[in-house]
Amino acid sequence: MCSRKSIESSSGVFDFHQDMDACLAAFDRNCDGQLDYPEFKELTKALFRDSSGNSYEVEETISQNTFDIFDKNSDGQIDREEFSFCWHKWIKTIVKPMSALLIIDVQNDFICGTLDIRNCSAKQNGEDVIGPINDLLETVDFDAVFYSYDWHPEDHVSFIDNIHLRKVHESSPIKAEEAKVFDTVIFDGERPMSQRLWPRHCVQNTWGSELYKDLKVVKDAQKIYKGTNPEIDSYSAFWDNSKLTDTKMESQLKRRNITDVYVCGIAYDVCVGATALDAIQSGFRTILVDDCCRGVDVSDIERTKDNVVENYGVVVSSCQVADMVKGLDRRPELGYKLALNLKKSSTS
Ligand code: VGL
Ligand code: ZN
Repeated sequence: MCSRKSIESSSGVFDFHQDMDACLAAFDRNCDGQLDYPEFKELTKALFRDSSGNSYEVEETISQNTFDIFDKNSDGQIDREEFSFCWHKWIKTIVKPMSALLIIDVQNDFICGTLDIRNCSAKQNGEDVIGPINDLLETVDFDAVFYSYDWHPEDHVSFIDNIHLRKVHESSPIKAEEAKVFDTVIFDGERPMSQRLWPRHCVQNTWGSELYKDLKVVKDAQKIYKGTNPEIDSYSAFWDNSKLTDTKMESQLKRRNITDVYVCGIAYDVCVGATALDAIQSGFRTILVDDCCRGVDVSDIERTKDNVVENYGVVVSSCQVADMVKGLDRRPELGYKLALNLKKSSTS
């Protein structure tokens, strides 16, 4: 049964498009029908590599934790049944992910309208995302593409000129009379609610809320509208800021069997970041496409990236996306995140 075909002899490259038993046999050096830890490590070396075939470094504790997740009976071996789970739920997704591009709030008001981010502290230009996002749409074969719209009613809680429509809570460090744009106040209500104040922007069915004219809109795209409740802001394209109502993004992604979510758009440190973190929370392998994002504040942008990386998401440049979508560039962080998700869902 055991082919004894060492992976070195095939120049370190195992073709994961073969079947499960071929994979098990290829890494089962001692031919006992199961994988011990050193054998599993060889498998992960072949699995996690870039499109040139170079293996990514994987920390020892991460390798060990991953092995332990698949060695369900903790006998130090991944037997054939355990390997079957590992193959179908983990390796297959890593080798053949289902990928969606989420294009967040690429709307007139953020690029050249009332909340033009060129006027914010980072002094970035939202128009700079158009070229790289259009390139992605033209060159990468995503399984789904979503466009989100910040889509506010006239009386929205985030508009500074609406501040007198609601009561500011006594605990608010900034009082209604002194509040300026970009300040954060606490509004009164059933539960006091922190709210950053923005210029009036992205009002439903106005020019400001239209997608920027040069952004390519692919056919079969899904559109997600958020921030429609006058009382609750919604930075993430998954949930409002109080996590009371979801936009149906998660169910639409899951219906399409999406495993990997690429997030880009405006503003990096506000709606893009919130969307990426919710994507991670919802169990998607999450990738921020750095050069396809522009934001409000430089240190908030750095914090956003750090936060994604700390949660086993990755930050990449748009030129790396095509190979990742094709399953040729396979990141260990995303693999580890998937293993952790599998562990969570099998113990809950
Ligand atoms: C956004 C501020 C207010 C965004 C939306 O799309 O990032 N920023 N509303
Ligand atoms: Zn908004």
